[in-house]
Amino acid sequence: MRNKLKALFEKELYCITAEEFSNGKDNIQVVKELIDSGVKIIQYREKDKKSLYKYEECKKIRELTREAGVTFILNDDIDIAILVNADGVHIGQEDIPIKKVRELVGNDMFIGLSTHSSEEAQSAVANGADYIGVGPIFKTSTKKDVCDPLGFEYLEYVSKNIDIPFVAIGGIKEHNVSEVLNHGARCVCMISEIVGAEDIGLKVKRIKNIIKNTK
Ligand code: 3NM
Repeated sequence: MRNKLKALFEKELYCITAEEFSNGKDNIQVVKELIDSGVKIIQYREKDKKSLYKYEECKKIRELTREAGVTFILNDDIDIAILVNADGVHIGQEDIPIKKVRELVGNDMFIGLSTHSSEEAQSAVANGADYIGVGPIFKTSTKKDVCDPLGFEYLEYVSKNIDIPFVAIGGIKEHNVSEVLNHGARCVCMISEIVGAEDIGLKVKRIKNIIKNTK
Protein backbone atom coordinates (compact mmCIF):
# COMPACT_ATOMS: atom_id res chain seq x y z
CA MET A 1 0.00 0.00 0.00
CA ARG A 2 2.78 2.41 0.96
CA ASN A 3 4.60 2.01 -2.35
CA LYS A 4 1.38 2.24 -4.31
CA LEU A 5 0.52 5.51 -2.58
CA LYS A 6 4.04 6.85 -2.94
CA ALA A 7 3.74 6.34 -6.68
CA LEU A 8 0.24 7.84 -6.76
CA PHE A 9 1.36 10.93 -4.85
CA GLU A 10 4.52 11.47 -6.88
CA LYS A 11 4.36 14.99 -8.39
CA GLU A 12 0.61 15.00 -8.33
CA LEU A 13 -2.34 17.26 -7.67
CA TYR A 14 -4.91 16.02 -5.14
CA CYS A 15 -8.27 17.80 -5.30
CA ILE A 16 -10.97 17.98 -2.64
CA THR A 17 -14.61 18.89 -3.21
CA ALA A 18 -16.45 21.64 -1.32
CA GLU A 19 -19.77 22.68 -2.76
CA GLU A 20 -19.82 25.82 -0.66
CA PHE A 21 -16.80 27.16 -2.58
CA SER A 22 -17.81 25.86 -6.02
CA ASN A 23 -19.53 28.94 -7.44
CA GLY A 24 -22.98 27.34 -7.55
CA LYS A 25 -21.85 24.10 -9.22
CA ASP A 26 -22.80 20.84 -7.54
CA ASN A 27 -20.17 18.26 -6.57
CA ILE A 28 -21.03 15.93 -9.44
CA GLN A 29 -20.43 18.67 -11.99
CA VAL A 30 -17.15 19.63 -10.29
CA VAL A 31 -15.99 16.00 -10.18
CA LYS A 32 -16.79 15.59 -13.90
CA GLU A 33 -14.71 18.68 -14.67
CA LEU A 34 -11.86 17.46 -12.46
CA ILE A 35 -11.82 14.08 -14.18
CA ASP A 36 -11.98 15.69 -17.63
CA SER A 37 -9.04 17.91 -16.65
CA GLY A 38 -6.89 14.90 -15.79
CA VAL A 39 -7.06 15.01 -11.98
CA LYS A 40 -6.10 11.58 -10.62
CA ILE A 41 -6.97 11.89 -6.92
CA ILE A 42 -10.30 13.22 -5.67
CA GLN A 43 -11.50 13.47 -2.10
CA TYR A 44 -15.16 14.06 -1.26
CA ARG A 45 -15.42 16.41 1.73
CA GLU A 46 -18.79 17.79 2.84
CA LYS A 47 -19.07 18.62 6.50
CA ASP A 48 -22.64 19.90 6.78
CA LYS A 49 -24.70 17.70 4.49
CA LYS A 50 -27.06 14.91 5.49
CA SER A 51 -25.78 11.34 5.21
CA LEU A 52 -28.33 10.31 2.60
CA TYR A 53 -27.34 13.21 0.35
CA LYS A 54 -23.66 12.38 0.76
CA TYR A 55 -24.26 8.69 0.12
CA GLU A 56 -26.14 9.40 -3.13
CA GLU A 57 -23.45 11.81 -4.33
CA CYS A 58 -20.65 9.42 -3.41
CA LYS A 59 -22.32 6.52 -5.22
CA LYS A 60 -22.37 8.60 -8.38
CA ILE A 61 -18.83 9.89 -7.88
CA ARG A 62 -17.60 6.33 -7.31
CA GLU A 63 -19.06 5.34 -10.69
CA LEU A 64 -17.45 8.30 -12.43
CA THR A 65 -14.07 7.83 -10.78
CA ARG A 66 -14.05 4.08 -11.35
CA GLU A 67 -14.77 4.52 -15.06
CA ALA A 68 -11.98 7.07 -15.31
CA GLY A 69 -9.44 5.16 -13.19
CA VAL A 70 -9.34 7.99 -10.66
CA THR A 71 -8.60 7.39 -6.97
CA PHE A 72 -11.58 8.25 -4.78
CA ILE A 73 -11.19 9.12 -1.10
CA LEU A 74 -13.92 9.97 1.37
CA ASN A 75 -13.47 12.41 4.21
CA ASP A 76 -14.72 11.27 7.63
CA ASP A 77 -17.65 9.09 6.50
CA ILE A 78 -16.20 5.63 6.97
CA ASP A 79 -19.62 4.01 6.58
CA ILE A 80 -20.20 5.64 3.21
CA ALA A 81 -16.64 4.82 2.11
CA ILE A 82 -17.30 1.14 2.82
CA LEU A 83 -20.72 1.18 1.17
CA VAL A 84 -19.54 2.76 -2.08
CA ASN A 85 -16.21 0.92 -2.08
CA ALA A 86 -14.00 4.01 -2.02
CA ASP A 87 -10.25 3.60 -2.44
CA GLY A 88 -9.48 5.42 0.78
CA VAL A 89 -10.75 7.37 3.77
CA HIS A 90 -9.30 10.52 5.23
CA ILE A 91 -9.78 11.35 8.89
CA GLY A 92 -8.80 14.07 11.35
CA GLN A 93 -7.17 14.07 14.77
CA GLU A 94 -10.52 14.15 16.52
CA ASP A 95 -12.10 11.29 14.62
CA ILE A 96 -12.20 7.59 15.51
CA PRO A 97 -8.62 6.34 16.16
CA ILE A 98 -6.88 4.89 13.10
CA LYS A 99 -6.55 1.42 14.57
CA LYS A 100 -10.34 1.27 14.98
CA VAL A 101 -10.87 2.64 11.48
CA ARG A 102 -8.55 -0.10 10.21
CA GLU A 103 -10.74 -2.72 11.88
CA LEU A 104 -13.66 -1.36 9.90
CA VAL A 105 -12.07 -0.84 6.49
CA GLY A 106 -9.50 -3.66 6.42
CA ASN A 107 -6.24 -3.51 4.53
CA ASP A 108 -7.52 -2.88 1.03
CA MET A 109 -8.77 0.63 1.75
CA PHE A 110 -6.08 3.16 2.64
CA ILE A 111 -6.34 5.59 5.53
CA GLY A 112 -5.09 9.17 5.47
CA LEU A 113 -4.80 11.33 8.56
CA SER A 114 -4.50 15.12 8.89
CA THR A 115 -1.49 16.11 10.97
CA HIS A 116 -0.17 19.46 12.16
CA SER A 117 2.96 18.67 14.17
CA SER A 118 5.91 16.27 14.29
CA GLU A 119 4.29 14.46 17.25
CA GLU A 120 1.12 13.88 15.26
CA ALA A 121 3.12 12.67 12.26
CA GLN A 122 5.06 10.17 14.37
CA SER A 123 1.91 8.95 16.03
CA ALA A 124 0.22 8.56 12.61
CA VAL A 125 3.07 6.31 11.48
CA ALA A 126 3.02 4.30 14.71
CA ASN A 127 -0.71 3.74 14.40
CA GLY A 128 -0.63 2.57 10.82
CA ALA A 129 -1.74 5.57 8.72
CA ASP A 130 -1.09 4.99 5.02
CA TYR A 131 -0.48 8.66 4.34
CA ILE A 132 -0.68 11.98 6.17
CA GLY A 133 -1.90 15.45 5.34
CA VAL A 134 0.63 18.12 6.27
CA GLY A 135 -0.73 21.58 6.94
CA PRO A 136 -1.97 24.17 6.91
CA ILE A 137 1.02 25.51 5.04
CA PHE A 138 -0.57 28.92 4.45
CA LYS A 139 -3.61 30.69 5.84
CA THR A 140 -6.87 29.11 4.74
CA SER A 141 -10.47 29.99 5.35
CA THR A 142 -11.77 26.74 3.86
CA LYS A 143 -11.28 24.61 6.98
CA LYS A 144 -12.96 26.21 9.95
CA ASP A 145 -11.27 24.68 12.99
CA VAL A 146 -7.71 24.50 11.72
CA CYS A 147 -4.63 25.83 13.53
CA ASP A 148 -2.56 28.83 12.41
CA PRO A 149 -0.45 28.43 9.27
CA LEU A 150 2.67 26.37 9.86
CA GLY A 151 4.76 27.63 6.95
CA PHE A 152 7.43 25.29 5.63
CA GLU A 153 9.10 24.07 8.81
CA TYR A 154 6.75 21.18 9.50
CA LEU A 155 6.60 20.25 5.80
CA GLU A 156 10.39 20.06 5.69
CA TYR A 157 10.44 18.00 8.87
CA VAL A 158 8.04 15.48 7.32
CA SER A 159 9.86 15.33 4.00
CA LYS A 160 13.13 14.52 5.78
CA ASN A 161 11.98 12.34 8.68
CA ILE A 162 8.69 10.62 7.95
CA ASP A 163 8.71 7.49 5.89
CA ILE A 164 5.10 7.32 4.70
CA PRO A 165 3.57 9.25 1.81
CA PHE A 166 2.27 12.75 2.58
CA VAL A 167 0.37 15.57 0.93
CA ALA A 168 0.77 19.29 1.62
CA ILE A 169 -2.42 21.25 2.21
CA GLY A 170 -3.80 24.60 3.29
CA GLY A 171 -3.87 27.84 1.32
CA ILE A 172 -2.02 26.35 -1.63
CA LYS A 173 -2.65 28.26 -4.87
CA GLU A 174 -1.31 28.44 -8.36
CA HIS A 175 1.02 31.29 -7.35
CA ASN A 176 2.65 29.49 -4.38
CA VAL A 177 2.58 25.84 -5.45
CA SER A 178 6.17 25.79 -6.73
CA GLU A 179 7.41 27.10 -3.36
CA VAL A 180 5.58 24.25 -1.60
CA LEU A 181 7.19 21.74 -3.93
CA ASN A 182 10.59 23.35 -3.37
CA HIS A 183 10.19 22.75 0.36
CA GLY A 184 9.79 19.00 0.04
CA ALA A 185 6.22 18.31 -1.11
CA ARG A 186 5.66 15.85 -3.94
CA CYS A 187 1.86 15.99 -3.84
CA VAL A 188 -0.19 19.14 -3.26
CA CYS A 189 -3.75 19.27 -2.13
CA MET A 190 -6.14 22.10 -2.96
CA ILE A 191 -9.76 22.98 -2.44
CA SER A 192 -10.81 26.59 -3.10
CA GLU A 193 -8.18 27.31 -5.74
CA ILE A 194 -9.54 24.50 -7.91
CA VAL A 195 -13.25 24.09 -7.19
CA GLY A 196 -13.72 27.88 -7.09
CA ALA A 197 -11.88 28.49 -10.36
CA GLU A 198 -13.87 30.06 -13.16
CA ASP A 199 -12.43 27.50 -15.56
CA ILE A 200 -11.48 24.37 -13.62
CA GLY A 201 -9.93 22.71 -16.67
CA LEU A 202 -7.61 25.62 -17.34
CA LYS A 203 -6.66 26.00 -13.68
CA VAL A 204 -5.82 22.29 -13.34
CA LYS A 205 -3.81 22.34 -16.54
CA ARG A 206 -1.72 25.31 -15.38
CA ILE A 207 -1.10 23.84 -11.92
CA LYS A 208 -0.22 20.40 -13.29
CA ASN A 209 2.27 22.10 -15.60
CA ILE A 210 3.90 23.87 -12.68
CA ILE A 211 4.10 20.57 -10.76
CA LYS A 212 5.60 18.83 -13.76
CA ASN A 213 8.20 21.53 -14.30
CA THR A 214 9.30 21.87 -10.68
CA LYS A 215 12.10 19.52 -9.65
N1 3NM B 1 -7.14 20.49 5.88
P1 3NM B 1 -7.78 25.36 0.67
S1 3NM B 1 -6.22 22.83 5.58
C1 3NM B 1 -9.19 20.45 4.48
O1 3NM B 1 -4.18 21.67 7.45
C2 3NM B 1 -8.00 21.12 5.01
O2 3NM B 1 -5.22 19.78 7.72
C3 3NM B 1 -6.15 21.28 6.27
O3 3NM B 1 -8.40 24.29 1.65
C4 3NM B 1 -5.11 20.89 7.20
O4 3NM B 1 -7.00 24.65 -0.35
C5 3NM B 1 -7.61 22.42 4.73
O5 3NM B 1 -8.99 26.05 0.07
C6 3NM B 1 -8.32 23.36 3.82
O6 3NM B 1 -6.95 26.30 1.50
C7 3NM B 1 -7.64 23.49 2.48
